[in-house]
Amino acid sequence: MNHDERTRLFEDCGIRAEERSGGSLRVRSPIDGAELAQLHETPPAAVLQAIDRAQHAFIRWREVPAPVRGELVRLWGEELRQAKASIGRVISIEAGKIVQEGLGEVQEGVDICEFALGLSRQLHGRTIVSERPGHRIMEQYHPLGPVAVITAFNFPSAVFAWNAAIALVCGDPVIFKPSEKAPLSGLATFRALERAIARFGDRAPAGLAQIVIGGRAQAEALVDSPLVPLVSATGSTRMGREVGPRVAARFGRRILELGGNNAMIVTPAADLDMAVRAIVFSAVGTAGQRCTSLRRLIVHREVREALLARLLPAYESLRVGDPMEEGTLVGPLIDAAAFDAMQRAIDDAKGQGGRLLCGGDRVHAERFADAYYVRPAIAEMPSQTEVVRRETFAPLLYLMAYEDLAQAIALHNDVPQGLSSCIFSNDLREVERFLSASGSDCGMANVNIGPSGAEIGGAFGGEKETGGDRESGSDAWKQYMRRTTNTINFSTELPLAQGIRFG
Ligand code: UN1
Repeated sequence: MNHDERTRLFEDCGIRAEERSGGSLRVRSPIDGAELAQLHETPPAAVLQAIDRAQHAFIRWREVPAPVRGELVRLWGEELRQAKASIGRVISIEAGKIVQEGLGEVQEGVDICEFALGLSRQLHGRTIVSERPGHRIMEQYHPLGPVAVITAFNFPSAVFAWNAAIALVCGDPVIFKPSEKAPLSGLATFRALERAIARFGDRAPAGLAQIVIGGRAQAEALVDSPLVPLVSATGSTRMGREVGPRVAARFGRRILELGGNNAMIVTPAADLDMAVRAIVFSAVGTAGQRCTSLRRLIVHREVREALLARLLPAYESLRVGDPMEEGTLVGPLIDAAAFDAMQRAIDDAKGQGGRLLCGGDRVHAERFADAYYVRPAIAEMPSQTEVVRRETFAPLLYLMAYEDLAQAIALHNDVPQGLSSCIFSNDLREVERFLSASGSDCGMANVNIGPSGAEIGGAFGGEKETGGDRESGSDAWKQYMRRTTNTINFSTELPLAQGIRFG
């Protein structure tokens, strides 16, 4: 895409020329290193004003019936559907995703809007029997207040949609801070929401959805404000280690989606062809830059050779290059720092007794001097050494062999992160053991399917250093609301609970 085509695309997505120039936040494309925009950062004082506006919006929005709020996300879903191709392309240009993955990400936004629309009629509490005669107990879920959504570069559109669609039907205004590495995709997604709000009319209060542009200072203003009862933050474990305690110190709620170190166990009862396809998609898709990317392959000794005989040729045939070109499966890393981190991890792996089986080298450096393309790498490790236990956000897969399933599961769980996991096996006993209480310790555990590419209908998130929270589908909406327990006495007596007689 040349400069003019990019300009037209941004205009199509509602990102205006004046907001793309003259600011201090320089946005670059990982495809060729070209500068895409100079965005204006929101001054921290303006972030506080945005929070204030959101508080005012909350007072009105919480009174709008939930199914009416659902109508707004229905319109947002329509806008996203209509703009799918354009927003998908912005994601490709800015985050380096191949076209299919850029489109898939926008589809996640459409899907969560439809989910949230249905949810808007199902924000149910329970009715609970009382121990006292003539009494009834019930629960209600009420709107919580402004929700801050802080996202990462690798899912610059969908993660905002997961949070905002649910927050909005739950009665909460949203303030979005996209990653400073991919704010244009965030803006494009946000503009679709603004168009939906315009169509929804004056039932939407001013300040219902706001975006702030910037980095640490803007995030800190959101994290520290007592007027923001929920902070949903996606990013590194290092970031979460700071955000978590700061939100807790003011008794706020948080949803943290942090690092993953996702593994696949391949047993002798696996369908190896299927396993290979799943490995390739989940280890090299998005150039290994998903929090759900496959990073560790734990293979039974008996099938190690047969698996490698299929996997290595599959890796060899991968087309690495411009993500906008048809046939490309692996786009660029986000920046030089990501490339350096991958090289460091490969060196560390070698230093820790590992052997590089393929990949790891930079390609297309002559065509794109300021962009970082690498061949996906596999390193065979003698054991789960330090480098294997840390998350490197790149297409670097560690291979380890095991003898018996108990050992494989122990190895699987012996990392600080706990996001996603999977087993390839057609043996019922192996599968059920992996899914049991003493199996995978992750928030997501899959069978005969890779660890990445989760559907929006399930709760998404992980344990341990991944943060322990859930977002997206299932009952994750409950975190965006406050629960009240109501005890109603319709008798003429005033019996006390626990059989207490008083006076
Ligand atoms: C992320 O990488 O932050 O399950 C989110 C997946 C996607 C979402 C990933 N649906 O891979």
